[in-house]
Amino acid sequence: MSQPANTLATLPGEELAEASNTSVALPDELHLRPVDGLPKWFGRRLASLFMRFVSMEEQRPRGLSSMLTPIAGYFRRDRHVHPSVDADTYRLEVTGTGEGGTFDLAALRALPFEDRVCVQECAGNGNHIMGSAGLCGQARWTGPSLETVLEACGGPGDATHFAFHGLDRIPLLKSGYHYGLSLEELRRARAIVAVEMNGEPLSRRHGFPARLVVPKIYSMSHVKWLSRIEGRTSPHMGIHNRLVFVNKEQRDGRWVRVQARWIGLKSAIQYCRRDRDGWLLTGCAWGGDAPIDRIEVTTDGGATWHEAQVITPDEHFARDAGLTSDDLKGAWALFTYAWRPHPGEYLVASRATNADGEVQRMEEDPNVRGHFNQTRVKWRRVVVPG
Ligand SMILES: Nc1nc2c(c(=O)[nH]1)N[C@H]1C(S)=C(S)[C@@H](COP(=O)(O)O)O[C@H]1N2
Ligand SMILES: [Mo]
Repeated sequence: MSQPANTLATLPGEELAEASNTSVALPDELHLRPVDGLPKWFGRRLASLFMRFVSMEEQRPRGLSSMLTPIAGYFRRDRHVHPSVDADTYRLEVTGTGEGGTFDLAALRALPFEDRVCVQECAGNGNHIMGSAGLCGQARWTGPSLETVLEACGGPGDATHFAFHGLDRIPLLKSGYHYGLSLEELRRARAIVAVEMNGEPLSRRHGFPARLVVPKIYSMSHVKWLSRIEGRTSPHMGIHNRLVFVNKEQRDGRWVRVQARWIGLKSAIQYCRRDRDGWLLTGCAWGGDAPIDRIEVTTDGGATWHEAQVITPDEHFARDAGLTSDDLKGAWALFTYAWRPHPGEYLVASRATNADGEVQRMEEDPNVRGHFNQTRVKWRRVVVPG
């Protein structure tokens, strides 16, 4: 895939934003207003205050149009409780495997490390209530793979499922946060016990000293402040698995409860900034079973679609010997679209297609009900000044 060199060189946009300061009248960026959800009803400020109240902080849009989202301002979603873990007394306990085991931080850090670059996305990101799609980010996660940790504990043994427990005690619930996945899912996703984020030790708010990261699976499973890995011979059916992160799906005429899992095919225009004599729409595309192949952009409410320039994670990290293509399987692709509009109000959106020919949905799937895994095209309203 070939792009004009300037497009690649100027992401994520700091340089151009500064260069264009010479122009007097025009702003450096335009606000992309969601067309539904809290930001539409209450405005952006009140919406983000409300979200903070329920312990969500959205990612600023610029961090969603670069290959790695900076740690500062990286989105956050938890239950307000951020335990402060003492690195000296921290222990990770593994039970229900061949031999079981306990790791202090030094022992965990002594295991061979691997890297994953992947999207982290809250299962409810971009649903009808939130409207905006800021509960996501993309970082490089480093630490021993879950497979390595299990091997050091005699292999999975009889365990077919795992529950991951965090140190954040939640009032009224006996234990801390917990979430479970099957061994098959964890292997397919190439889960990792991350101790570093973008090359730095995990910060307290993102799970110091260790958290689970499961590429391609929604981030309710990315348990922070990880204290126990529990091997089981049956699925973990804790409250978050059973009741919290669930949708209803219609199967053979019956509505059944399903847990949030693999991230569906999505894209969104995230950021609009000045670009010489016009504007540059930038965003990302992720999810689905196959690599992102193309992204189209509409700036007229869907009447016409135009090819965007795509930068795949493989292209972006081509010279990074530390990352294999497999380590990038859960990473988003970036796109840019040079836009030369007249002043006015526009309805813009992006639509992704993957290598299997799957196209991002325009409407929600009528056989799915609930707040999770909403993959439909995300519309934004933007006013272009004169
Ligand atoms: N221990 C613990 N881990 C947790 C949570 C939590 O409340 N406690 N929230 C989960 C949810 S719902 C999401 S979306 C991600 C958010 O990760 P972040 O806060 O690092 O962005 O953490 C997950 N891991
Ligand atoms: Mo979440």
